[in-house]
Amino acid sequence: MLNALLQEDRAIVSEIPGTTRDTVEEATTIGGVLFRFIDTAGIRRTDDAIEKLGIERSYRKAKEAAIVVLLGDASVMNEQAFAFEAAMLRERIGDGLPAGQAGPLVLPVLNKSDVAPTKPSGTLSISAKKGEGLDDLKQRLLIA
Ligand SMILES: Nc1nc2c(ncn2[C@@H]2O[C@H](COP(=O)(O)OP(=O)(O)OP(=O)(O)O)[C@@H](O)[C@H]2O)c(=O)[nH]1
Ligand SMILES: [Mg+2]
Repeated sequence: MLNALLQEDRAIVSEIPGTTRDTVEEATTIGGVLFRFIDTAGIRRTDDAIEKLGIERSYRKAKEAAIVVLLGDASVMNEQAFAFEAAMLRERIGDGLPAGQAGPLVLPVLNKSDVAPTKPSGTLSISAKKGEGLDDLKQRLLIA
């Protein structure tokens, strides 16, 4: 998604889960507004010590962010289960904030619409590969 938004081959993409460990930061302008995107390690269970450090960084950066785009894989993920994951993430990164203070906006986005069996009904849907849905995503980021 980062690469698609930047229209640049910036972050390493591979079929091997756990590819991103260090964060990859890049700024770009959307509709005249400057956004600083930070791509982080995907959140999953792993025994790899270095990947675990990357995932800790994901949570740290998420807590500091204005908007957290939670990317899911629509080819394997059910929309309701994904909404639940987004709620869990909201709870986790909002944990420990002073009462009344809202955490970052967590925006669930289902990727790989090009190979998804069904179209999500209430979740933003993109294909980073084909460039589909990116305009809707940009609009959503702008009003956030
Ligand atoms: N069909 C399809 N494949 C995609 C799309 N976006 C990414 N992929 C593929 O999904 C795999 C994982 O992509 P990455 O961008 O490395 O995924 P990631 O979420 O950054 O994964 P980690 O860095 O390992 O956490 C690669 O094989 C990509 O080519 C998409 O929109 N459609
Ligand atoms: Mg990655």
